[in-house]
Amino acid sequence: MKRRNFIKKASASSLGLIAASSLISCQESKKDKIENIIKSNNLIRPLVIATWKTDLAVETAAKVLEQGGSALKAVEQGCRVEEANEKGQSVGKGGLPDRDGEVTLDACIIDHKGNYGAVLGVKNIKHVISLARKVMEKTPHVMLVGEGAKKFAISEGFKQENLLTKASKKAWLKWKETSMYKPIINIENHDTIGMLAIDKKGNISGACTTSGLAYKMPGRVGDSPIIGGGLFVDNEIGGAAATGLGEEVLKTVGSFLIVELMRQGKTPQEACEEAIGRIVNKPGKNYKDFQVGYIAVNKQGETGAYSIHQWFSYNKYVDKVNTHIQSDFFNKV
Ligand code: SD4
Repeated sequence: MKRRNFIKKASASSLGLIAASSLISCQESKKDKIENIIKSNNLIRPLVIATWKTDLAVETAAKVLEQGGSALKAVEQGCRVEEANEKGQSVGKGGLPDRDGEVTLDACIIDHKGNYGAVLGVKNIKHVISLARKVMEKTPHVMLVGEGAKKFAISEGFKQENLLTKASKKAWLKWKETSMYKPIINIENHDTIGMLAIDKKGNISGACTTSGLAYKMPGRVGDSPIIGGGLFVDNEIGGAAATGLGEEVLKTVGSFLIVELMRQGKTPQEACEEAIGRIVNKPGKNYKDFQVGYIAVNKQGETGAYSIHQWFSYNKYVDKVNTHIQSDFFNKV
């Protein structure tokens, strides 16, 4: 080997060694950090937090955790409650349809190892959160959309059913009289559910499920099933979930942003406030027309919530108590 090549190779391999050893020590210190947090008495667990007034869903998730179940199982079981609740018109059965009268559902789930599964635009399958989990656990993919997702659901034994309830059909027919299409989201209440949980082992998982915007264009997908948009979890740092006008959440990669801000040292509350700030401070400031709300939790079990307008709320289960809480908000004028 020519000397110059030898020197190049030797220095490259020693550089590699240095890089590898510093990576190992960096990984070790990260591991120590997490273990220290988990061992610390300050760690709050189990814990559940979910968007909107979702008492029963949170209670269901909490029961799973109190019995020693995983955060993943808890968020799946919790979200299923809202998917089965026909009165909720933004999730699962009873969700308001698209402009053609079709109910299409979106969902995603993330576990503490950073695995993710999602389904988008699914018709006739109620428990899309469980379908998203199947995508995560049984396929080499992370997302399945439309017909493909439905086909996979059927192959996994999911029941097909009509998701358009009488009440939602009536609301859609009324809407059709004017067919006013403006993707404005009701500011006071929704029930898209984004849920984050910490189990007794200190692991964090998250889930999000929705029927999306009422009377949306067929094929429209919002933030809820998109990793980093409607939901993000990094088990070392914490998690975040979003609700409201998905287009605005996606444009700012809201949930990922919140987790990254917490990584940089912000509290969950500060991180949620900054993520809302990124939306309301955009040129044009059209935020008066729509709502976005975030919830977040960090590894220690501290939580935060913030929205653009008043009336965003969330449920939180901690110390064996499940409470419905009004979120702080930006637009106080
Ligand atoms: C979406 N973020 O599809 C959802 C809608 C929502 O409460 O959260 N509604 O844009």
